[in-house]
Amino acid sequence: MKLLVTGGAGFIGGNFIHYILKKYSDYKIVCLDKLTYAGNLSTLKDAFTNKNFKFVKGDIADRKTVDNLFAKEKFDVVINFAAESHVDRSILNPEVFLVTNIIGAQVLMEACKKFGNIRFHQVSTDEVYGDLPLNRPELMFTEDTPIHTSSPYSASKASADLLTLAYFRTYGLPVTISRCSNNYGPYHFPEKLIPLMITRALNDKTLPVYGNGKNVRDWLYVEDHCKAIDLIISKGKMGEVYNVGGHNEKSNIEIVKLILKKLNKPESLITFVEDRKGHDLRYAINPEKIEKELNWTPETKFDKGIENTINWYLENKKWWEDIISGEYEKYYEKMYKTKEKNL
Ligand code: NAD
Ligand code: TDX
Repeated sequence: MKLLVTGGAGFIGGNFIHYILKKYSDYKIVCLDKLTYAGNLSTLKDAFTNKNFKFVKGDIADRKTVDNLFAKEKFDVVINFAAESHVDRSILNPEVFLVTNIIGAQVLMEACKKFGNIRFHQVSTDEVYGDLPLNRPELMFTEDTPIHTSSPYSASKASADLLTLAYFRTYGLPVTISRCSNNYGPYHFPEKLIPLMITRALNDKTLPVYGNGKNVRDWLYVEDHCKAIDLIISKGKMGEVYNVGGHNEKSNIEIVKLILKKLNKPESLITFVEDRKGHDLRYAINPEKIEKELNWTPETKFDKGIENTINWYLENKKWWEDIISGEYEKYYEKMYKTKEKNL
């Protein structure tokens, strides 16, 4: 089995590569990644020592690069993790989200079609369903919930999902889609809530919480997401969408306070800042379909998962300290100074 994993130098793609290389000694993986600000070769350090792994630097939206790669390697399955993935950045600069997340997915599917009707899996997100109210806990997203996006990021991911289903219906391309809730775990880029708060707390810096901190996310340990994708690739039904979620809803302020408690840091580090524009209130995934049809279940309980994650950041300081210097500092200044000023 030969897999093309795009975006494998990022958070979830990197975890997926480690998971697959460990589980299947006979799988070969080629990782195609543009190495944007979010891509880190150090995330793949262990994979580079495995003879079944190969890395190619390149852009999924560049047809020539993609076609050359498909002509050279005979892929059995393509899993598309590559994306611009941060909602706040999409609010500042939407264009690159359209190029990578929409055109990139289409270029990959076109290559799948051209080089032998190759199996394609699109890694999508619960954000395509929009948000749920905070006062209706019984409501959850199912695969039939209408697409209703809020940010340029989620609109671009929804567009890719629609294109993926169009390639199935129109060309018969064998496709599947997974829509997962918020992931957390090792190698998570420290612009996202959990790793941002852990790394800033460790450096005794202020923790910027948007709005009143009551927005809710459904958190899933990244390895459980990797397991779900592995199952969908081997047993999923073509043309189908699978929701993946952790049955683990938490408000942002709960998460931030828990991190401070675990690190033995004071709550006075919390700073409430201006809210995110168009901020989704609540995400909640109903994962019944994948649980029933593919026998998937979220295995890592949140208490254990957050403990593992915090320990990983404590033990892998070099990984994140390298990231939070230079360009990242400029990003942080730009993103958060105006939020603090506009209060
Ligand atoms: P990430 O930002 O950590 O990593 C993205 C990777 O894609 C990086 O390595 C980057 O270099 C690469 N990339 C970006 N543009 C590229 C391009 N044009 N060509 C090739 N490579 C490119 O993202 P992540 O959090 O690992 O998310 C992976 C996927 O999972 C994304 O599609 C995202 O939408 C989806 N998702 C993420 C979450 C989450 O909680 N992080 C939840 C649900 C779904
Ligand atoms: O500094 C912050 N302060 C804050 O209060 C940041 C970065 C976030 N937040 C809030 C906003 C959200 O309510 O925390 C929550 C989580 O924010 P993010 O980590 O940016 O994630 P989210 O916007 O929920 O999107 C994530 O989950 C779905 C991923 O980044 C997406 O790629 C995925 O599709």
